[in-house]
Amino acid sequence: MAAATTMTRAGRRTGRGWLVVACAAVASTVVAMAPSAGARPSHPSAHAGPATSVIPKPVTQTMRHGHFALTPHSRIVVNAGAAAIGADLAARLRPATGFGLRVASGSSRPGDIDIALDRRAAVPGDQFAEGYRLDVRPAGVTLRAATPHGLFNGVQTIRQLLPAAVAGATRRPGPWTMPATHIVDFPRYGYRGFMLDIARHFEPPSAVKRMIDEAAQYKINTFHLHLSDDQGFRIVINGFPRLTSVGSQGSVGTDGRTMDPGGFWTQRDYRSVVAYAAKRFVTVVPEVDTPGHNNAIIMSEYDDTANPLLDGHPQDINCSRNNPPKWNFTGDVGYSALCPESANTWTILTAIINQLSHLSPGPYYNLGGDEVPATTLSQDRYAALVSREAGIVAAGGKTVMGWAEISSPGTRVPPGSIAEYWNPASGSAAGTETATDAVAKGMKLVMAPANHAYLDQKYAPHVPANIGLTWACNSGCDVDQFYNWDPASYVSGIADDDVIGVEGALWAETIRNRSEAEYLAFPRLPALAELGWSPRVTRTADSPAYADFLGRLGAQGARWQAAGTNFYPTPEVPWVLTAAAGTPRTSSDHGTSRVSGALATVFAPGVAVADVSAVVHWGDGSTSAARVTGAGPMVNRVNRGYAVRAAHTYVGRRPGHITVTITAAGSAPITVGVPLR
Ligand code: TNX
Repeated sequence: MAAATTMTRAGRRTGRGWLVVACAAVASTVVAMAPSAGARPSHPSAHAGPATSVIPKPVTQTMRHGHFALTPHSRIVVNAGAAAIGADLAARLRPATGFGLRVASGSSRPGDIDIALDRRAAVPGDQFAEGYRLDVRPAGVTLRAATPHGLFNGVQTIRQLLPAAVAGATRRPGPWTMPATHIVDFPRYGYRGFMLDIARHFEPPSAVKRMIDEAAQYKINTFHLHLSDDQGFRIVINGFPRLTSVGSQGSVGTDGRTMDPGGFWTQRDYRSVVAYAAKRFVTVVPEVDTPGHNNAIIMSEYDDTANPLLDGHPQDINCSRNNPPKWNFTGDVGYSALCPESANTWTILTAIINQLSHLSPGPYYNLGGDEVPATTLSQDRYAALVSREAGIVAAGGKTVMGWAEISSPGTRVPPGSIAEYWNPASGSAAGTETATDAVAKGMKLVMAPANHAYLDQKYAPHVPANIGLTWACNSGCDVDQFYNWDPASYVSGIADDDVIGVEGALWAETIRNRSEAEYLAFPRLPALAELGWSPRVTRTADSPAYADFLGRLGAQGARWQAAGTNFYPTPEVPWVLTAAAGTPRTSSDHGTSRVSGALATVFAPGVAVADVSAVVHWGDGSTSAARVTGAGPMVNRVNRGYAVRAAHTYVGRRPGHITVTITAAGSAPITVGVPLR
């Protein structure tokens, strides 16, 4: 590791110490493997390496002999408590398999997936009631859990045990097999979070839902929604129409980037996201950042003199460096603040807190609290504001959550409040006191140190191009950096039970669309998901745990390609070359028969189409080269699955199936069988 360098976020230092961040200049330890170098044959009976690629790694997993195969006759058999989960699984598996997968009650038959809520299935040691027991045998699959959330988690494991192509919308012949295995599983932490900033760059509910779905597959159970910042306020608050009519109309870069004009959600939109997340056992945590990061609120309400809820002089909310306030659509921080002495501040904040609390069934309300330099608001006034706001949050029935600065001197927050630690400082370095002070105040911690958990940071000095910040990762933060740390021992003096979990934070100053957001989130978010779920082990660049994780991560690329999820095909990961059979056309005419069209799809993350080739063994003694076509990789966009096409005419009877051998740069060849109808 290179010598530690000290960097500052946005190049400023303040009394509260948030900008003084020691950043270890961690070289992304590039594991000596070319992209796809660790690729394994796609057929489960012929593999070397990890038998299954489940992320997060289950607590216990035993491999058994043989496979289970889903067939057109398979049913999802459920008891009363599992009906919704079973229906959801069936809906997930129908598009790619084309099977009916009837959801039925009663007793299961061979070939079925049997899912039951069963109090007796509770897993010892499962403090958070999220555990499950999964049995995959050649004769059938049995999933049991004591809670619906446990069943949901087990279903995510089932999905990952099936071939990658099951994640796609294209109907394929399969075979849809799962290796026989026994899993007993439950999480290490109860809070496994993903944060998205829709303030710096707006995304509509549809895109956010999709990202929640992508995260939930890795058993992420908390979605922290950063709804407001200097550049935009993103949700309707009744009584304060200017918060959206004025406050939502920009984004970072709006001045020069007319492509990103901002936007907002209605409360109905928000409810629909909450409901969508709840179906995936994901709790939404709303955040309206205060007292800093507040220019959008101040710009909206400063001139709201006719609002009957305010006193006619709302200018007194403004404690920013600029008076009157002015828009700033750069990524600047630290210049804006709400005044704690203004009654109007409290009228506005109370409305926001109460309405968002009412709309959010989860236990938390996040009041922000980060990055207010003492030169903008003194520590006393910062503490006064946070303390009073914490009281309003608590009176509304929510647990207070905020960035770790809310533990700073003078604040009073209810014990059990949550501080999210984001400083990259570790050990007992300057800056870590926000974590130790929080614990001293009876708070719990969510760990999101920027150099291990900030999904907006670049992977490598110039990767991705054009997007991603570097302040916490001046030599890049690739998968190794996200995986190789321990939330419980990151800051000295913190115990494991002071920590309730981890979170990956996707700030959006540089992001323009969902594709770019996904490129930054994957494959790093699954690393954090595993830290949050799987048992504590030694995780370092040369640890067995990391090598094992990379192998499992390598298998996810094909799933993301099949699903159309963008990701960065980092060279740190041995991406697994995978092929899925297609459904070529067949026709017969006067004793000859012809096969043509798409024989298979190849998933080769990061490999250019020119570096993939395929040979077809037609089953009549002849072979021929196939055409491999498809898009990418492109800038900040992973390649798609490649289509393998060829045509052949048989004289006489054609065989029941053909085989295609695929070769990609850096991988051993793989073979896929393609049935002919
Ligand atoms: C710090 S960490 C911020 C955000 C920025 C982010 C960029 C924290 C609580 N505040 O306002 O978007 O860095 O990486």
